[in-house]
Amino acid sequence: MSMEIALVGAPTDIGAGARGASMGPQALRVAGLAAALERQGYRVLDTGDLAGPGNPWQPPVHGYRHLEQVQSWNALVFQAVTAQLREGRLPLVLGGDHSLGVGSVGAVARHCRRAGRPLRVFWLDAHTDFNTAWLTPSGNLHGMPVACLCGFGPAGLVDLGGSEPALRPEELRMIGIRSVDAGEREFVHEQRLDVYDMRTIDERGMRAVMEAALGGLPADAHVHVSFDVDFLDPDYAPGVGTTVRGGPTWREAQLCMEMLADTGRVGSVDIVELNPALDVRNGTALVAVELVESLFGKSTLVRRPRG
Ligand code: B3U
Ligand code: MN
Ligand code: MN
Repeated sequence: MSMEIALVGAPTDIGAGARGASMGPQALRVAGLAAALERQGYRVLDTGDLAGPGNPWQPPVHGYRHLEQVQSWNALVFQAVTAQLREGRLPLVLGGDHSLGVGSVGAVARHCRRAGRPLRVFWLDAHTDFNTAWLTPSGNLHGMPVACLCGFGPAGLVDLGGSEPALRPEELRMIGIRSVDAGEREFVHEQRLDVYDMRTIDERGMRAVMEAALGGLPADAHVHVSFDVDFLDPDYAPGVGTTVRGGPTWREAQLCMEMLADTGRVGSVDIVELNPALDVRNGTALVAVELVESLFGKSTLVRRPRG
């Protein structure tokens, strides 16, 4: 794990159905994200905020809302994440809505391919984000990044950084899922996504689920964690645009993060969909910071070698 973390702010709600995720990066900073990571011995470089287009708040066109602006933001995120990976830093993207996952995971995937490194992406989310223009009930692109990464979506997103799809379904693990649209569900099965939904977590427990999701992780793998804050139960994290009840508790989410940290292979992270306009006293941002501390190895008793 790199000892130097680069914060990349992407203040936009361009792919979301509610305004406010554009304030996510600042709320995470105010919640003390950088200081928390520094306390754990990391060097933290805050690269500031990317400057993409504003939100024109228009209805969908041909199944996509704000496609052009989503493309612009993702091109910026793709460049910024690629630049940090090349510098040997661990990119931590502060969203912003989850449409930014196309640029972030896309950059990581292309970087791993070039280096010949296996990749595993953990998509922590209430939603599978596997819609297409034909399947989407909303046109909101934050419901489509996984489909785009797997090659199903519009030009300018699916071909960001290369003509081959950025991701193969077998490189993905989805945890915490509890809201999938009807057409999207068929497509999830058709593409054989590895989904650990809330029923599975309830029946087997977070520990067994994470053991299964981490099974067969190659020794030299790069682990990317795309953390949609709506993964969490809204009792703990009300500050998101699309709350879905029945999510992981604070403790289940902590265990999930700790088990990811134990791999020692986390190489890039997104924190997305935090919406301070819907939050209470920045509490959701504070919970997100506590979880990121665990993701980066904070532990009550375990001593972890770093570097
Ligand atoms: N599946 C719905 C809702 C949704 C997906 N991701 C989020 N919301 N955050 C849609 O609009 O695609
Ligand atoms: Mn999402
Ligand atoms: Mn979600």
